[in-house]
Amino acid sequence: MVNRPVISRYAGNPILTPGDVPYPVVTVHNAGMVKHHGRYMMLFRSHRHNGRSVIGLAESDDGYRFTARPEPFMVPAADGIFAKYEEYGVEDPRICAIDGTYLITYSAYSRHGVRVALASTDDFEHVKRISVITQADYRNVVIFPERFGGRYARLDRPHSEIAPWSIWISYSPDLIHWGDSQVVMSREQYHWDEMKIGPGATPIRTGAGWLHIYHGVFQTMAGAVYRLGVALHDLNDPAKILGVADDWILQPDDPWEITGYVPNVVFTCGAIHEIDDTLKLYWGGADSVMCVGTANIDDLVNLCLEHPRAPM
Ligand code: BMA
Repeated sequence: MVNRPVISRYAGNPILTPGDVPYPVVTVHNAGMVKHHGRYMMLFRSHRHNGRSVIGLAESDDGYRFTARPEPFMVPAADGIFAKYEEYGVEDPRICAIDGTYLITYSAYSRHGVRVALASTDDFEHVKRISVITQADYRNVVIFPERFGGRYARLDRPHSEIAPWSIWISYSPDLIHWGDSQVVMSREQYHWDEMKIGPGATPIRTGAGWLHIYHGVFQTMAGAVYRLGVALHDLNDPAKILGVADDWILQPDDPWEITGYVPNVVFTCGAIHEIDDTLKLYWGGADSVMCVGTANIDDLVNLCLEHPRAPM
């Protein structure tokens, strides 16, 4: 068992705030992360003053001190199919490095609901929209950074009244057409994630399996609390879950996680696996600021295997 906090918060949190962004924004949160030529690239979400979101880019040499670019990286598309589905904003990007490119999945909001769209970049200068890859009422698509039997795999989170907020897997030969879907994780009653669960950071390959840090929500009399948990998926068959840690690994504790645009939220869209087998985990605090912490990969794996909850 791990006795110390499994995630060590960086003493300099929060690492990116609205005041660090050169254009007017109210929030900075829920950032996708990747290392590009040794530099930490952070694609973060910001609410503008009209309540709709855009995606910005901040860069860092050490993973802690970030500089935001002068202009947003992605704003709602102006024409075509993407304009129709991004009218209300683009949100919560995740980045997957695969086949020498970076795939970006993000929520596209419109009067037709929330869907997930796919874009790509090779250099973080130009971005190309590829396809809208879910129907409405889906969020949180994370693509695995490897193929399985030649097919891409993703985790996502559909939602409907009779199938509320659970984590599913599906596969694709070409990133556009997805199928073979099955549910892999569901909420647990009277548990910290009893209201909702959804994919978080892009899964990380470890010797023991794919580590997936996800979010879970508990409804209280004072509103919802967003926490983070961890699951381990089989390396060759990611539909198979080897263990889900029973306890959360992070909950809102710092003042900027407890109070903000949406109180009591820690929400991740990205983590970086360092060569010394530590993880830098990035999360949005209270939908307002970006934070970082570190963890040992082995501790997270052990939590899944040694202190799991009952299977779904
Ligand atoms: C979810 C999403 C996230 C957000 C969270 C807490 O439904 O909108 O982007 O961080 O709520 O407000």
